[in-house]
Amino acid sequence: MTASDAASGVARIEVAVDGGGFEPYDGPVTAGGTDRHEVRYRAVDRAGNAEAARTISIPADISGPLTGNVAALATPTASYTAGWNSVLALNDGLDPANPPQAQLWGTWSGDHPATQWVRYDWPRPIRLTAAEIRFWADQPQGTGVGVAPPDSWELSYWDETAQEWAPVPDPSAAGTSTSQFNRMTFGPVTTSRLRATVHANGDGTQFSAVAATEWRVIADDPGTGPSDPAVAVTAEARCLAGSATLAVRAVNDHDGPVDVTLTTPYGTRSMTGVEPGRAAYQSFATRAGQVDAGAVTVRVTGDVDGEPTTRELVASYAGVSCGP
Ligand SMILES: [Ca+2]
Repeated sequence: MTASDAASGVARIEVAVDGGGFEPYDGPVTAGGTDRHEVRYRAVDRAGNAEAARTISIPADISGPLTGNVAALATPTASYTAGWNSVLALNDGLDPANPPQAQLWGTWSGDHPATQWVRYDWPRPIRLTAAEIRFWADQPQGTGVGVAPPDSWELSYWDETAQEWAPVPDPSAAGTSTSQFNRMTFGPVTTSRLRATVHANGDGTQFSAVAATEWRVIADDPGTGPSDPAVAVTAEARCLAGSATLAVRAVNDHDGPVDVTLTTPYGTRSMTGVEPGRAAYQSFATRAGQVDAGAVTVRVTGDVDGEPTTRELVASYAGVSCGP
């Protein structure tokens, strides 16, 4: 983790794991066991001001089925990121209309390369079917200065067998809009790495920089573990009267009753004896006006071939901002 501060400078970064006290951050944080963990982090400047803590959820086990946007489960990196921007903006789930520079990934610098790239790494290969990028610009195309909408972008995936990068198969055409997400579908690939190469726009002499507010990657993944007891999980952050809630639903697709535990950054709910075709549902109050992208874990137990069997599924959700 890194932080910057324009005034007095950053004194330190602090982290807190699973509700514990804040401690200085000086390297990788270890969280034991196989359960999911909540890690809060914040920067403190030399004047003693602490920023509002941000939370990242670490689903320790993502062996279950994954659907929807799985960007939040990835680690983002880039060919270059300006000091006032953040590569973490790519998958924080937030896509504000007028983002501050810290909520952008951007590449403005003294040199102006023709291409830049961003990359996601997941803890395991996931079956991916589409990606969406929303770009950002402060200059029009054709200027060769500032940050302009790029000419084009393309996707490569890490071929796990050949151990090399390869273009995604059958990519659809995709634009470079800064006012909406640009969606590119492709033939399904199961991979632990995806890379977007962005071709910068120029004036014939030099290239503008490129920037994006958010990069979503859509999965349709069956999971690596057993498929029973089958439960379909959805999670969605919503705004309710200016405050964010996180709605989680687990529909029992198994042939018998199941016990379900929904675990979120905003609380846990357990239900027993959920009948086939019925849903375990909970709307968790966040008591916040803004929620970063994250993931919920659903633990489900039911009889499979007469034996009690437990699975853990993960569903990601996009961030939401409920400001006035
Ligand atoms: Ca973002």
